Amino acid sequence: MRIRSLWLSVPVLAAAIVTLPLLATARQEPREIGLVARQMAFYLDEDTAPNPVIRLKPGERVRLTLKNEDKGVLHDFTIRDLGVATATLKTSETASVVFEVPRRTANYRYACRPHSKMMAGDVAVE
Ligand SMILES: [Cu+2]
Repeated sequence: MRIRSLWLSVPVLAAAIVTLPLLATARQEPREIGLVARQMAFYLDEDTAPNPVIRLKPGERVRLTLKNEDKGVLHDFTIRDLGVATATLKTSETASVVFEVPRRTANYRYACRPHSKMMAGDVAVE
């Protein structure tokens, strides 16, 4: 019985030996950026400035997560020129979008589509 179960584990071990290096070389986890929509402005998690410049590195992968903390107001987050957009969020909802930053340094605009005049800022790829 013991020997038999040992033999059964051989294919499992072989599969692990083949798979583990593949997992290790899988694409890096995206960098996390947290944004909050509050009182009709965007805020970065660690920052108190409204609608701050969002600084990204060329070619990096980013997971941007938006939380809507405004009562009774819908918000989203978009970078139109990069085709980046979260879902439209109700109060207390959260949504993420993962994207790859272009490799060239450039500036883009971000905005909340329902409030593109008040809730907008710059994305700096540098
Ligand atoms: Cu908004």
